[in-house]
Amino acid sequence: MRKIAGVLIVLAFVASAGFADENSEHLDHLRAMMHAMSQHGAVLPQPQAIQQQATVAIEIIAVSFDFSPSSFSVNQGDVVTLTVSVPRDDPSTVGHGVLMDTYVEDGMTARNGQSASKTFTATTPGTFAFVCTQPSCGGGHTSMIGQMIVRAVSNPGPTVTSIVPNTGPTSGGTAVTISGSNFQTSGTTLVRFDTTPATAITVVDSTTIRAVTPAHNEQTVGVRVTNPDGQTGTLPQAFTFADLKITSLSPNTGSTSGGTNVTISGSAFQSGATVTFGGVAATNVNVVNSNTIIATTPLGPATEQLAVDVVVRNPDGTSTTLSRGFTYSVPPLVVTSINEGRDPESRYDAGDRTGARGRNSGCRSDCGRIDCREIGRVHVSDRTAAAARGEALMFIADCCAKDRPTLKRPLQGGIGLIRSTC
Ligand SMILES: [Cu+2]
Repeated sequence: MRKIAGVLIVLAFVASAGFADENSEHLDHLRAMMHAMSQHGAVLPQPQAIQQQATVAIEIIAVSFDFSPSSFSVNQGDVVTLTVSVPRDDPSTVGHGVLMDTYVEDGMTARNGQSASKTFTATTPGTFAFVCTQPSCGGGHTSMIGQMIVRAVSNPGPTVTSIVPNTGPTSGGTAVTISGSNFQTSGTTLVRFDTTPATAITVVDSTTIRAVTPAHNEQTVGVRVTNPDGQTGTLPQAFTFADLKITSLSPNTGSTSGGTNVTISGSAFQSGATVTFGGVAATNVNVVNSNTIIATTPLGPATEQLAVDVVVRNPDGTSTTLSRGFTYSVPPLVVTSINEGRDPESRYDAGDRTGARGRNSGCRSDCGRIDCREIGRVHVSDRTAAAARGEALMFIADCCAKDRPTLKRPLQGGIGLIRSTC
């Protein structure tokens, strides 16, 4: 009140300076006076998209020579509709009005029996003086002043709780969703990875921000959100810049019949990644983390000792290949039957039970060179079918009737490796 009383003197001085009517020069003086009477920090611009905290309607009755109320309070962020009304029977012949520092700088005037209003958002906290716009409203005009108090609302700062995905290439360009709290939807929000600004920042709501990662060298960095009011929230070690690659497989060899559980080590693996061995999808793919995938090899090609490319493909479409990263080994051989009949047709059959139809017309002449590998090559289709059953077929070349095939390893449960020694 001391302040208002002090300014009353100034107002009386200005009024006595001889302003006869409302004009722009007069309004300039009123603005300067009201500014001098007000107390607030830097003026925050009216938000383009108003984040409405509350809607407040304030009606001021202006009579000769008083405002009622002459002082009122709103909260920062309130959307205020300020109305000034002049009773029909008021003695003023020019009505009254309100010019308020910062919020109603152009003033608004109501004639008798009328009202005028303006809506604004109470963005800037502080005390804002207002005055009647009509110095010719009468001899008591100088007492027509008041104040609006905008109570500062302390906005809680933002917090960042998660980012999905949490890894991306060093070239940037990864679209991420940042979750947290107290994100502000109006104004300019900044997102930084380490110290590098993200792009395409969209504050979806107070808990969700979408952004695109910048380029950054290989490193795990914090993600920082800066609200328009300058408050920040950081999730340390939140995002890993790493380029997708496979460094090793363990084991890196396994049965052609598939079913080998392989641990794939590397970087930038994303949840939902897929894995192929030689172009065939692995099964039981489990992305343990961005550096580890566990997967089960699929059925391999019939060709023995074949190294195949291993490919990891992330959901974002990026992929990496470890060339010849896995070698399908000779599967354990299953001897399903040995037919030593005299009939040449049946003599060369093996694995009847699994449908093998092995033939080796060149056996007799080539028997000295026949070994498992060659036999395996002869039986590509049958071996593939058998491998699907977890078996392998052996074509026994007993071309030298006197020299029976020799078991190089003892048969154990029917499994063994047979080589013709003829
Ligand atoms: Cu007045």
